[in-house]
Amino acid sequence: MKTMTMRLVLIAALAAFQGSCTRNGKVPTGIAVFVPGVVSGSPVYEMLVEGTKRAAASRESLELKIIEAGFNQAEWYGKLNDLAASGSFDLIVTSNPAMPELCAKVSVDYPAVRFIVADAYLKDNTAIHTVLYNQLEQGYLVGYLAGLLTVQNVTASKQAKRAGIVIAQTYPTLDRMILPGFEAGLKAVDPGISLETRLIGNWFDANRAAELARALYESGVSVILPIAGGAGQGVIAAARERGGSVVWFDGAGYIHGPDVVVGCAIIRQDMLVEARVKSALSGDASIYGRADIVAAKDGFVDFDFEGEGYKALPEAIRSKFEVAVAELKKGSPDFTMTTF
Ligand code: RBF
Repeated sequence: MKTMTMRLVLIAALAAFQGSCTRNGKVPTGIAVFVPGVVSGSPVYEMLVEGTKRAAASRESLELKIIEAGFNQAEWYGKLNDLAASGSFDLIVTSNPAMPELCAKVSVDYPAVRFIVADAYLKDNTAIHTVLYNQLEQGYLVGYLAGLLTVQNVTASKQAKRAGIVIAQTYPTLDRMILPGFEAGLKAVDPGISLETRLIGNWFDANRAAELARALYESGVSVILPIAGGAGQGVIAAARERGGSVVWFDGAGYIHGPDVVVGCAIIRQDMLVEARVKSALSGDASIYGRADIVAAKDGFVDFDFEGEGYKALPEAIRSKFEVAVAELKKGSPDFTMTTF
């Protein structure tokens, strides 16, 4: 009798737990991945597609479509709207800080569609779930390494201490997190290091990026961070020509060669997207309306120590850098964000 009661209590507890997980969310039957740009050459978008595919693979008879919306940002709203209007997709998964606003607009006319937007922040819209990476931390990681290398090279050449960043466009996440994080990293090494910022104007013009980077290397800058998607290839080409170094964002940079890419910060967008799409597929409606922020302490922002380019750096630089990474993971400096 006693075991019977315990069994019933267990069953009731399990049912309550499942109920609280699902919160009566509708299970999606069609998922569209809306890529605001082009997949190839942008690790954030490659991981967006990969993560969604992995989550979708766990379900049979689920329609999955990948749409590349291209680089003309003026066309994104129309293309997103068409996708919702098609009626084939009840979940749209996308990534970048400009997307929540467009999703919110589309949602007014198509209230049944749900959106998961990674690398973005929008709170309290019950159709939309966003997850923001703590980019102050990602910026700080590569900034610290760039700072160590800048100081080393300048000591050798007696030039002014300057590092470079070549950006595709300005946007709030860049201005309020990536740039300040990168600068904080540089200045944690040496407050005398200044930052040179150059603007390309789009996410695809590798030739323009190469021109800007070449001029920076020629002026004595030794390390550049590109925040430029596919256009970042131009910075790599310029570094190779001029014997400069590159630090990389969002992962997957070491493939460009140990002679140029010396350090690679990571966001685990594939894991994050897979987990959030799986939540949606389990019918968990509690994610919508929520704007999460993930950080180094959760493992979603990190550094890849395994690249050839990193391993080829002097031991003295690597050991100082690894202390700084360990400190950051312990919360020093403290870049905790609860809102954006
Ligand atoms: N990042 C890319 O890697 N490739 C892109 O094509 C790209 N396009 C973007 C377009 C807009 C309007 C915005 C706001 C950001 C874009 N990003 C792109 C940046 C991306 O969201 C992220 O901030 C950076 O990759 C740094 O993690």
